Amino acid sequence: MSIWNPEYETMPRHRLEEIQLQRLKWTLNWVYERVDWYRKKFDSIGFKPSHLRSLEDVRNLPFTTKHDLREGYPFSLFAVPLEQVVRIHSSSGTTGKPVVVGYTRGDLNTWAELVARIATAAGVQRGDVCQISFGYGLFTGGFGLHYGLERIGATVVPVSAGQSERQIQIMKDFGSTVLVCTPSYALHLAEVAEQMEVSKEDLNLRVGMFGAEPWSEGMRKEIEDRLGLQATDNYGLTEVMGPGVAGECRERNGMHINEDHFLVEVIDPETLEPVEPGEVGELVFTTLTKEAFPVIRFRTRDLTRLIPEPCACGRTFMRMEKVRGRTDDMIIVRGVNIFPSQVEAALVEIEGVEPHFQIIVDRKAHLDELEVMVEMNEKFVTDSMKKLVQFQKEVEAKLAQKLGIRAKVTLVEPRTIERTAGKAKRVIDKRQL
Ligand code: DLL
Repeated sequence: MSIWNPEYETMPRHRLEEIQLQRLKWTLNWVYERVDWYRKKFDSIGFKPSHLRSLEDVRNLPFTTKHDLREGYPFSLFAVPLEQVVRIHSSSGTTGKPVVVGYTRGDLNTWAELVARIATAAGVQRGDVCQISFGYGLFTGGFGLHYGLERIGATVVPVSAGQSERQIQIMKDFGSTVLVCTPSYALHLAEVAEQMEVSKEDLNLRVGMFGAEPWSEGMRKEIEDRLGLQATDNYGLTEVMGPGVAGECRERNGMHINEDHFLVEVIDPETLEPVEPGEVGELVFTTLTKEAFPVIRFRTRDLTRLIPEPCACGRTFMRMEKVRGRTDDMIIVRGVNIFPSQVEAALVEIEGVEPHFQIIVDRKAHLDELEVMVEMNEKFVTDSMKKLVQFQKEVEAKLAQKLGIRAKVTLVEPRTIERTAGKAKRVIDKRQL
């Protein structure tokens, strides 16, 4: 099985740690000199980059959260002037302000390299026809995979997401061998193909590179059976880079983290202390080479464990297991990250509804559906069907504007949504992954 960059990907661990330490020192100096926010944070605990002696010393540094990054909206956490930023992406669906991230030309070069690694690990090669059905835009999925696959020399078909029948037509006519999208969209495409009476034998698919949302081994098997390909998982996040942070090799037993570019820690989300090796906890990343948007100890909120044992593929980078949950209430619907607080923020701005709501996520025909049950205000309850429908449409429009995706709104009578003394149960996730 081929390895894109054997020099780094199979490097002995002690050598890797030397490189990590050297790059960590560089990064700390870089942010200390260039980003006010980091300098103030370091100063507040009396930390100077020169204090760092070992990789473990990173634990003396403060964490960075999504909230912190949002506060920097749009560019104040950039470590280079805008004229050196050649690309901007942004995280989807956050309350109010999104996290905006920038890339220098060097960052884009690294990004393509890291995606080339995970694509090679998944089994993609020059000569493959790669249909990218991730959205192109501020979301990192489309462009991120695009340049990495081009780097390999594969043939890239940048279809972007949506228009499923057209996707199948292209897949068939172009003989796509690699499908790149979210796992739920892959399953949906399988179903559309069946409706169009296109069988997996009519298609030429070989490899699937799926990511950006949680999925199970059961789902993997179903996608493989229905599309006739080998499905691989890959992980990443906007704040750290986008796709290319980690990806599965053909062993398909955990995703290798590109550790020469990202320092990974796993912490107990309550005590914030490191967990024992191999235990489940929250992933925390520090970038080691990023120029425009470095992050120090970024708390991902993603829960998983690292697999300390060496992998049969020969790569020495640590593997992470599939993400098994989050420590916050973020849900991912059709690839868009949504927080219940965004729904609340939209509802409080609408006269006539109460901020009592429940979000129901379901999966029909393998596509996520979002429904928001909203309580009406007593004074607005009316017997006029026409008024109700119009009102419902208004609420839907407002929510779509805030969330970035469409949700079906169901208006319910005052005081019908269950009240609890403790945490409100805002989300009912009926998806069986
Ligand atoms: O989803 C980047 C990406 C694009 C990764 C394409 C892979 C492929 P965000 O939109 O910022 O970035 O969302 C990041 O999505 O913190 C996880 O909760 C979740 N996530 C990403 N990949 C996986 C995965 C992109 N393979 C958030 N399994 C992360 C489970 C994933 N969850």
